[in-house]
Amino acid sequence: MLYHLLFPLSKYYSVFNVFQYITFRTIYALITALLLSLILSSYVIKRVGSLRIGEVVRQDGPPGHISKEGTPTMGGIAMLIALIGSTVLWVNLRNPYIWPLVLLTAGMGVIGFMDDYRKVIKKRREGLSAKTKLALQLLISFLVVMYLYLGQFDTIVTVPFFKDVRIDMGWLYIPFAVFVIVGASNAVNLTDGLDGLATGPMIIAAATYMLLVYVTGHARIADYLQVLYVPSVGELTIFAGAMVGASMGFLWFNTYPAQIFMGDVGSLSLGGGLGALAVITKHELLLALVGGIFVIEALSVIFQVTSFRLRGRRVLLMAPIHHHFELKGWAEPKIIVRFWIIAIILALIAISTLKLR
Ligand code: 57M
Repeated sequence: MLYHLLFPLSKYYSVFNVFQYITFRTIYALITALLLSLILSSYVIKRVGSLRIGEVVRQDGPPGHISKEGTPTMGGIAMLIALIGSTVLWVNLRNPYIWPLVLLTAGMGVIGFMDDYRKVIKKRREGLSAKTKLALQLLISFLVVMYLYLGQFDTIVTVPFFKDVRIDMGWLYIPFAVFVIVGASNAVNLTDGLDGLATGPMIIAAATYMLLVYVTGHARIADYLQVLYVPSVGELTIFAGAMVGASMGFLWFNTYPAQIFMGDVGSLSLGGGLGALAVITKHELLLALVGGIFVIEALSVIFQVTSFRLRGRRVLLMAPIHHHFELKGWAEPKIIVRFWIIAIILALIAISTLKLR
């Protein structure tokens, strides 16, 4: 919005020229989202606290979690408003990719909200059924991917570390992209089980995409690094920056000991947004590295459930894997910070693929 209002003034005052630069707008989108997220999160903490509608903790979980009962939740609403508000403020709203990305993120947020609403406000322990949740996620992702596909979207998938391997998936790209988006959304949701455990790697992943998206949308840099150039995509750097800011503002309160949880409204939307960002910017496979912690968490659940069903035995003391370390006696902050360290290393390896080809 500011872009449309202020950049035209550069004809009269050259200082407004700065609004054409993606880097400038990304930095201020990050700061705007950070401030909005800080203000809104503290409002949610007060409001939800006074309404006494906090988290309902499962009784069969690690014993340390019982004391978390009643923690204000659904803080994802604050993050989502900060992310979308700041994006709309700083981005060029005529960009063809911004609306599908924003609508997908908001749509996933609505699904998460429906689930949280049932659990937290209606006090129904089970929330939305897993099947309904998945069906709605698939539907939203399918609509967005179809919109891209029909708009002549490139169905080529590049493989990290191999610059010459470019696979044109044709129509198979549709289920593939839907899988990336829905997988990311659910993997972030599974990770969100310790204070700041999902928020930290979310900041790291969004910051990494900030760089990757900028490179992908910049014809000269993309050519120099031999990255697939996607015209118009550079503008999404601003969305990634707002994602970093919104998550940082939330982490201020979500860090151990958490004063607020994000709820499914936060985890499903941010995860879905990250997945869609990876798809639109043609860095789909790299997401497995950039969001490596989310992948590890999801795989730990898949292995545990498969092993339990097939062999009647557990691989881990409890899934997802962060519960395993809790039951082994690791202190919660130790697990969280160690997972963050792994997330940083994986993100750095992902960035190195820009050169390592
Ligand atoms: C939701 N939600 C947290 C909070 C957060 C298939 C199965 C493995 C799925 C998995 C599952 O349901 N995972 C997704 C995880 C919950 O957090 C709420 O949910 C939102 C995110 N969706 O924002 O609102 C609890 O996590 C803790 N928490 C924090 N700090 C935070 O910043 O401490 C969350 C955020 C909160 C709080 O305690 O209440 C959750 O864990 O429920 N299921 C499981 O994770 C269960 N695992 C399981 O059943 N494993 C089995 C295998 C065979 C399937 C096994 O290993 O035996 C465990 N979850 C819990 N207790 N809580 C089982 C025991």
